[in-house]
Amino acid sequence: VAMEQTFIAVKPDGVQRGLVGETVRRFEQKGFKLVAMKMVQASSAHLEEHYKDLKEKPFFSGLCTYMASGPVVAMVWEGSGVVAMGRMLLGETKPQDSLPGTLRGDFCINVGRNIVHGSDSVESAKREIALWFKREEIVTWKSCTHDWLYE
Ligand code: YYY
Ligand code: MG
Repeated sequence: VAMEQTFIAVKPDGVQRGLVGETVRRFEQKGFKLVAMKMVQASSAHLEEHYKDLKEKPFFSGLCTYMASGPVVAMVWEGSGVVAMGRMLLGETKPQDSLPGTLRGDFCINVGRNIVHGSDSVESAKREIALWFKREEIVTWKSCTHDWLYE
């Protein structure tokens, strides 16, 4: 099976609201493998780089201020199709468009406080993982569930 990795982060509101465990639980129970995780107080410069594709948007500066307003929990999850399925676990960008059963559908209301981040493509996942993690922070390991998740 072709494996992918995605960058997932619990945003400052998700951390403050006690949603780290819930986020981890949903990715774990789906069958994805956690290969890196750390708590980070990100700098504005780091967040501006993370969101650089959005720098012309009217919400860019507020987004970076919000993301720097407290620690985030940054993670790398691995699995077949994890980039697209990770986005499904998160829900839509706007919580009002997110179905119950998704993290954003279940736990938030406002687009500017949407609790979690997830890479939107394999390419952006590679860029974001390299931005947030050093190579040695990504752990290679075999999960005992692997052979029961994949044929
Ligand atoms: O990838 P995703 O987080 O779902 O949405 P993006 O379009 O990449 O925007 C990043 C981030 O910006 C979003 O999670 C909330 C915020 N944002 C906003 O505050 N207002 C918007 N109209 C759109 C996005
Ligand atoms: Mg995005």
